[in-house]
Amino acid sequence: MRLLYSALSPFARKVRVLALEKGLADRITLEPASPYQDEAVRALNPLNKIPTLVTDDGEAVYDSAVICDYLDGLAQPRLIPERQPERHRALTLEAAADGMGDAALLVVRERMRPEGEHRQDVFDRQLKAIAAALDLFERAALSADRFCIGEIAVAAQLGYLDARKVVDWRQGRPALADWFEVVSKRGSMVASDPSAS
Ligand SMILES: N[C@@H](CCC(=O)N[C@@H](CS)C(=O)NCC(=O)O)C(=O)O
Repeated sequence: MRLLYSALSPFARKVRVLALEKGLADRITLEPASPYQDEAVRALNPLNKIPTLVTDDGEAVYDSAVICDYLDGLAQPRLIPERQPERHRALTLEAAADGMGDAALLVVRERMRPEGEHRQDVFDRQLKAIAAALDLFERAALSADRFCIGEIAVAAQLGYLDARKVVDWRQGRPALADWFEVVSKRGSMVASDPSAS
């Protein structure tokens, strides 16, 4: 399999962490892609977004949630619960983390606009979504003993907030900060740390 990715993409990191946790990383060749700079991914994914996975049969799979679902079916342990209510709870946690990542990307892109052209309404709306998602994760009292799809997604997105200095998210969220410190030491998180590449 081939994974079109960038080291900084939190969505690609989620896929990589899941693959590492499942022992599938050796079966995936990582191929750097720059979706904001070129059109190389569009032949595989009409949205020209990463991550995009190409299976051994040459089929393109996206977005990151679908890639994780595909990979989860290839090997044990299952990191996406199969039974309800664990399943919808885990996928909702993943959706909240991914949505926070979408908001963080918009903030980062907005900051790249020339000084004086920043749209305050974009910052206000997206920073509100990021703060509310972080508060949800704080209240969720995440356990470091469990590292399934929801937790993986949260960890990948917190890493992105740090890498891009999006917000000072640890302030007022001690449980989340402690949890992240512990899970950041997992081999899968260390191996996919954007600051290490
Ligand atoms: N919902 C998508 C989001 C992926 C995404 O936004 N990727 C960014 C990089 S982190 C991208 O490729 N952006 C290119 C663009 O928006 O044109 C997923 O979960 O895979």
